[in-house]
Amino acid sequence: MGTPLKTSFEEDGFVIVPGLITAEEFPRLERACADVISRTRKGEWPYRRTVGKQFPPYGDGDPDSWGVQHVMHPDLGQPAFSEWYTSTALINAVKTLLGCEEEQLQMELFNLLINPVAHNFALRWHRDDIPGDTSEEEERHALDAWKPNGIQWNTALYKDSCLFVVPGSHMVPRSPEQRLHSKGQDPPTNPLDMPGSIRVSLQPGETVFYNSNILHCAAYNAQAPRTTLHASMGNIAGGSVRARNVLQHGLNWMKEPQFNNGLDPRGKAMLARLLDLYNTVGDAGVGYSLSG
Ligand SMILES: O=C(O)CCC(=O)C(=O)O
Ligand SMILES: [Fe+2]
Repeated sequence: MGTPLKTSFEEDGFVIVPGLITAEEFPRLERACADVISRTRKGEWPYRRTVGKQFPPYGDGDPDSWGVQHVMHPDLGQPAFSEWYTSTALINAVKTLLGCEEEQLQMELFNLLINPVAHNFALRWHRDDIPGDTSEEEERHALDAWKPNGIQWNTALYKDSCLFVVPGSHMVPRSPEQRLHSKGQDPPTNPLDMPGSIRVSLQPGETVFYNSNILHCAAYNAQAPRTTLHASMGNIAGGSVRARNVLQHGLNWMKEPQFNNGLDPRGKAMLARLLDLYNTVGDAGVGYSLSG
């Protein structure tokens, strides 16, 4: 894998890569997903994304869920997730796209995106890190200030056509019409009404890596099974601010020895980089690092 992939990721804000799950890993991940999805749907796993809520806190209302959070959590007892997260094919793809060395990679989040079973649900058009009501000037400033210190991805175990993106939108403020389609709280009736939008369709085993600033939305159909691995990884160049953003929402379990003990040497090193950065600033950093 070389430069064309990175160029396309940088220019379009997303890129599709096949083949990051080996033939041995696939059935193990399938079994691990089936187990944690079933526990979540039965209401036995509290860390989940609930229908009706786009962003955290997700609350514990209706157990119908569109996501399972923290799949590497030791309480789920499914090592297949951390083993795949630290697998060579995946690490090599991330290194290529971030343009960094393995010694710079830090462990971040690993969740699952699943179909709700009782309700269709949709996310409105958004950028993950810039609110929809941001002024054009602030939006331009935030987009210009963004540094490629992290990457997120969706890897589909089964065919997945839930995600929509506007290619190239991670670098430019929204046009007045795009702004109209991404302002309110309501999901779109038809995502393709957004100017410039396309649907991202993944075949089993394909991964879409995307920039968190790309304009995107998603539509979930209760009748179409979805089991999609959803994770992020960072470059330590993102410093303690990025590390703290990862760890600020109920991720204390990542700091416990039990989690570290279950990781392979590569995983332990990636976790140590995250925790070292998190701890670097100490209390002195809290005032500014969490303000953004
Ligand atoms: O369901 C998806 O593919 C996208 C999810 C998403 O946009 C988000 O979690 O912010
Ligand atoms: Fe998003």
